[in-house]
Amino acid sequence: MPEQRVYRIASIPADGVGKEVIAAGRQVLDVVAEQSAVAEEPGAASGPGSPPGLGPQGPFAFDWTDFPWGSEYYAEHGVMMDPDGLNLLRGFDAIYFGAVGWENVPDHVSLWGLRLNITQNFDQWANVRPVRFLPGIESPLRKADRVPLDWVVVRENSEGEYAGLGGRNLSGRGPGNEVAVQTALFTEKGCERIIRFAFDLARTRAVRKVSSVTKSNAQQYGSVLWDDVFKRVARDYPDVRTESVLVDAMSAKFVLRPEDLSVVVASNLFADILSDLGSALAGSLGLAASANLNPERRFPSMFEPVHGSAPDIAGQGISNPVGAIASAALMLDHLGLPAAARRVEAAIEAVTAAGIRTRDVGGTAGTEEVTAAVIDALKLSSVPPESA
Ligand code: GGG
Repeated sequence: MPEQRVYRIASIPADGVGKEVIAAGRQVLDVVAEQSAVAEEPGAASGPGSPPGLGPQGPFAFDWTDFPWGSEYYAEHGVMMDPDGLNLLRGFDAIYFGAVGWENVPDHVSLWGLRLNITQNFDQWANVRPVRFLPGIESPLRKADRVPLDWVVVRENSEGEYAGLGGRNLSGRGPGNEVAVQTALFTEKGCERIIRFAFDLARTRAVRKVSSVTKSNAQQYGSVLWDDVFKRVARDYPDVRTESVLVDAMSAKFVLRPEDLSVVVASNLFADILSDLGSALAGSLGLAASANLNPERRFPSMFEPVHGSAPDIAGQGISNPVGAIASAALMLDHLGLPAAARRVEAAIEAVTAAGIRTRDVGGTAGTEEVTAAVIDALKLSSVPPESA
């Protein structure tokens, strides 16, 4: 029996529904880990009801550490996370994050104090946000019923409009005359690494195409630098089709021609907005997964649902856990457990196809019911052989 690998995961549910959906995702991950310990005879046929196979992955487990950071922590300590928090997180294999934002803390303070503090200091420069259309989930796009739709938004996650550069100035101007400057930062290196990431990702997909999104007619410096880098990098990927689209046109394309999309790469703000649009078109923000990656693995990467803390429904047990569970699947991929990741994704699909859905996607089930259904589906599923 191969030795069990133990992955050390930092859990930061943070605010609102983040607490509910991270609890759900952790249950699912622990079941997948438990199943990995049940060996299947090599070559044994597996089918519904058969025990999950080991595959070349071998047995694994998760060692969870909870961090109580977020807006409640802020109320007690005046900061969103422990001042030594980055050092505390540094040694983990991954971070599983919920959502940030609550009414007791201004949004820019909570976001910069926790989520952006981690993504920026751990150089998690690639934010991968798949847009997946799940069976049994109604899309507001009528064509979703007849055309296969599946694309991924790659968000530059370290600079751009969220570089945090700027300031406010009132001195000498008097009340009513304050000015504020918010500078977007585009570096050639920052553009190149995210654009190359997008091309490399496109090469792993059925449709090898990258759509680059800027606003270079109006933003003649940063966007034009991005466009120039995109054209240069594209020459290294002659097998990948390309297009450059203005962000306003791309938002229309998401609605009108989404079947033309495979990988969409954009700056921090544009991709933040477009990925929310994509999630809504797939049926709900509650479904969308995301990975904040430090591809060099110098720091832990962070996995979180795209949605925020949803104060309007927090604490009612009705939040959609699918985005968090799908983010857990992205984490499994990152940890080198792709067969387990595919099993989690298949379990999600089995549950949505069976009509077990939360209210945001037209169902009546609660968070726990959907989570239990995903776990049941996992327990019933066979394990696809790992392509090592
Ligand atoms: N789980 C994602 C989350 O908490 N999002 C809150 C938010 O406002 N994020 C802004 C961003 O993604 O930059």
